[in-house]
Amino acid sequence: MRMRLRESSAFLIALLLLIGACGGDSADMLPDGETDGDDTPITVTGDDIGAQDGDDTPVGDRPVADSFVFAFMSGRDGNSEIYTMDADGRNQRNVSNHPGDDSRPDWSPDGKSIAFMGRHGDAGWDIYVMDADGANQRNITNERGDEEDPAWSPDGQYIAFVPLRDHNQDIYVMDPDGANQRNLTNHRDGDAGPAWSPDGKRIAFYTSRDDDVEVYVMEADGGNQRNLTNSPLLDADPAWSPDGKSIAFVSERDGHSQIYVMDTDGGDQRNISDGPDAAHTPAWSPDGKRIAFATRRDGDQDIHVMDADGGNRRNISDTPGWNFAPAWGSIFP
Ligand SMILES: [Ca+2]
Ligand SMILES: [Ca+2]
Ligand SMILES: [Ca+2]
Ligand SMILES: [Ca+2]
Repeated sequence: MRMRLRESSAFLIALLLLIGACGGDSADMLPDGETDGDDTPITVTGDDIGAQDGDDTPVGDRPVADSFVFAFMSGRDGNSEIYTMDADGRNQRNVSNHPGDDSRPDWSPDGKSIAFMGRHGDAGWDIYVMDADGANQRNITNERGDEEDPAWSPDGQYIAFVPLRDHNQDIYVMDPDGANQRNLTNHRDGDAGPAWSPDGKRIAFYTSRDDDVEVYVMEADGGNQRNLTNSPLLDADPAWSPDGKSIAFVSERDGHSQIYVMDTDGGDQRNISDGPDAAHTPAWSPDGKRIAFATRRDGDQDIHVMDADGGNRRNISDTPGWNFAPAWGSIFP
């Protein structure tokens, strides 16, 4: 049976709601499940599928970060907020600070800005950009319907995101001010969770187009879309390693959500979280040595960090109330 992503991701959302319920938080902080059965494909013009100019600067020639910092979402204040904290968990602060829902942060490559999805008014979820301290918040989509899952390109020139339009989710890109939106996946089934390769030339995402949820990869212009995980049950939430050689993702093939790592061609898929509690939303440290994720391992949903081989796990956020969706940013000299 062909499955739309919003139906399959309802399982992810159900898990999230369970997490929220366990933390004593409101269920309506999280994206709505879309249950409309209309599979009408969207129509785009050729102009919508433009090629991107990549940043050809080799990764090794880019500035080296002084230190790392986290953004994540937290429900500790009674509505979901974007928090930041130092890499060791100190200095946790609410930076979105809005009574509406705020979720899924991603850092600009220069460490100066955070993109996130917010539901502040009557236009559903929108993509927002703010300074790293929460100042200067602006809604860059501001249109009816839901725009979700922002992901900044490594050269800072684009933000990938996922609008729900005509009952279909696709991976889009736009300029950081919201201009020049174009559809990259252009497929009738659900597509979400974009993650850029470090050279900006490819985008991994997850999709329901093969009857269950799989991690796919495509060129940054939408070309050559192909299945990497090719496994029964859900595979989702890809995150590219900074050396470009591996992709972390979540898989439910072992009965509950765990963090897996694979080669970028889908080879050598292995469970690295390998624990009794569900693990979600992997994110690599900018130096590639560690992976952060969200788990309820200590009885409360928190941001944990482990070495990239799964060793040396520790709870970083370690606060009451749930904490989720870590994004690792760089602080430059
Ligand atoms: Ca909020
Ligand atoms: Ca919207
Ligand atoms: Ca689609
Ligand atoms: Ca699968």
